[in-house]
Amino acid sequence: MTKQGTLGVAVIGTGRMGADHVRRITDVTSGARVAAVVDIDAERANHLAGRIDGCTAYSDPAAAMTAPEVDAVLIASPGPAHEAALLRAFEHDLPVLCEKPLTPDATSALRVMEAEQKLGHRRVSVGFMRRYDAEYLKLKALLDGGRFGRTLMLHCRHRNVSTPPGFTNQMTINDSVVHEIDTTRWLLDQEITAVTVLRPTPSTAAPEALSDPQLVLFETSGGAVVDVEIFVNCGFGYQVQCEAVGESGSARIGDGHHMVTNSAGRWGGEIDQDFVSRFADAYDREVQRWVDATRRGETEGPSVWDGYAAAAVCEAGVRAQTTGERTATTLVERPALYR
Ligand code: ISE
Repeated sequence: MTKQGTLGVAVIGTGRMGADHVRRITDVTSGARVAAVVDIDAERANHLAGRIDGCTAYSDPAAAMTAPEVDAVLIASPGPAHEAALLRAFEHDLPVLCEKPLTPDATSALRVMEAEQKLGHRRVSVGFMRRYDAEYLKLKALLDGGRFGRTLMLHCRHRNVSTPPGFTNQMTINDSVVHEIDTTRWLLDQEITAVTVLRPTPSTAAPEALSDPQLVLFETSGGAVVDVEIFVNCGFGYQVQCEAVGESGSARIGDGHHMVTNSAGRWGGEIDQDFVSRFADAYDREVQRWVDATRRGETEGPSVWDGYAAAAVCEAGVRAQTTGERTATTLVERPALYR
């Protein structure tokens, strides 16, 4: 860290999310600067680094992590590259903010969890950004306050305008529903014990071989039931909604009524078109909270356990999707470090 305590961050992966985090740390976040950018595409990394004072471009994450000006790491590379970067960061005991998914499957997530336990302290926050969204935070506070009694059900809707080429059925679970897996565990403070996936006749707008929409059901350790409509080619907008039904009241977030216009005998508003704009504030809050905690020498936010549990539920979800059967999840015992 500089004398002023500014955190030097290495951003690994400069694709859409990585580049957005570089912009955020440079223009929005206080107490941090981008000291290094890493990408296997050296031209892209050089181009980005050239626009930031004191920032060096690397093509190897390991090299960036040994640079003296690097105090912490933000991993935004594709999921399959996360494990190697995390293990390398542990070797240098560097704090990490790791974009979701922690790793693409439960077995590799377990390896990361074992390595962090060997370190003896938490070093990783997983970037499940919805936990930093103002509306989700309000809902969490309401449910924790117990005003509506026990939460019986969650009704969730997760809609994307369209999918990039190559988006598969498995990705609807691993990339998209993984957010509802995390928010369910977090909002209810319970584990997900079983997953069922129903696949209605696909929309005519669904790309070849993609089941779209799907209805995903979770059962939880406390006896709640959660339904998730996942519709990734809805065509009209990006919508993430959640209604919690308690014993004596319900609460809904995500209606997205930013501004309502009235004109020519009609009222209306705008629908966000993607997660970068819908969750911009959440990403800002997530990165600021990570920087603040790191500068205090602390680690907070979603843990490696949360990343592992999400990966394990995703595996059950993909199995349920393929077999059409209700599929129970299996989790290892929660290690003491994450209790
Ligand atoms: C994407 O990877 C995300 O994380 C978005 O939040 C989600 O809405 C989208 O479906 C995913 O593909």
